[in-house]
Amino acid sequence: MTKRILSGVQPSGALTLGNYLGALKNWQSLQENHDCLFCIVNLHAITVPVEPDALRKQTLEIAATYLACGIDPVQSHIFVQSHVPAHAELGWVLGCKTPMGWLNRMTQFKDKAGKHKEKASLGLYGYPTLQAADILLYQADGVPVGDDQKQHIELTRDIAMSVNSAYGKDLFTVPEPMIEKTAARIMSLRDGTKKMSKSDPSDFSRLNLTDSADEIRLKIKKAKTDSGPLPETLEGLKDRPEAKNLVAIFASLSKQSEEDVCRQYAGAPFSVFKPDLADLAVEVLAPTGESIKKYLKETSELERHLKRGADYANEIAEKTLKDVFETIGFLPRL
Ligand code: AQP
Repeated sequence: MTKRILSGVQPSGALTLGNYLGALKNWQSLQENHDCLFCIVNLHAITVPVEPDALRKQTLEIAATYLACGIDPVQSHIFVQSHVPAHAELGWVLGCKTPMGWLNRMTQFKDKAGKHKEKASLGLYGYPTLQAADILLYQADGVPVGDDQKQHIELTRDIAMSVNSAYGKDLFTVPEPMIEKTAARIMSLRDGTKKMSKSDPSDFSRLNLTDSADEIRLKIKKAKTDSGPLPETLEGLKDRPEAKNLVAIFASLSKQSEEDVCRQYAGAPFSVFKPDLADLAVEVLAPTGESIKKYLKETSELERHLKRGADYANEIAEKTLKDVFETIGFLPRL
């Protein structure tokens, strides 16, 4: 039987190189032999403050980005999370089945809430249970994500197993995380210990898929490094987070191993490595940026794909939700 895959991105800004290398780059090849659902998770995007106009614009931008990154909207299904009401409904049920102790361990909440935990929304705290609903609704076998989401997928597995066991029934497929080894976590260009994020206040911390060639070159030129040359082996990148990150980006963009990149640039200063990295990034990202602009000019076409995707998603999601409601004791809808 064809395995099903579910993944998504928040419309919280233009997608970054981190989102691309950690997640989207892999989606394109997976769609060849999987039943793929790719969601634009706008319910998750409102867990932090966002302007309504920006949210609308970013939602369409993500849809255009999916297509520009090679997602075939006929072979795969792209849809907006709020167009499938079952996400919020199952999200509530799973929130009631998840102990707070499990949620308290989630590092993303700690990172995002920072020092102002009391001001963070309940939605941000419950984000992982909604994410579990996103996945479990579709009985997904696999979830292709970056390394930063590994903890949330493990929680999803724990929730699925505990609900299945509580009701003595395989209500949910227990999904597997699918995390690429190279570039599983791309770090900020300003701080090699911090993840590259679309919501980072500094635009110089990231490469956006919509950046122009000039912007890409400037950001790589200004990327933080140390004063040493590139080492011969990976061992030499230990305790050099910024250098390690740039090597990982080069490796992933050029489809080589990090070892090969070190061998190629052994002893070279960053003044030699950075321009080559910039050329490579422009070669890969600039056409994607152009393609996003082109798709954004055809809004009705994008909406047509989103409607088709939502129709398909609703059909599967409603079936799971009905089964869950019956099992937990809700009366059938009259
Ligand atoms: N830096 C990263 N390296 C590798 N993969 C990454 N992903 C995100 N950042 C990196 C992967 O991208 C997918 C979509 O992520 P998301 O939008 O749902 O949320 P996120 O993980 O919180 O990503 P951001 O960019 O950091 O968004 P904001 O700033 O809004 O929180 C996921 O598969 C993720 O693993």
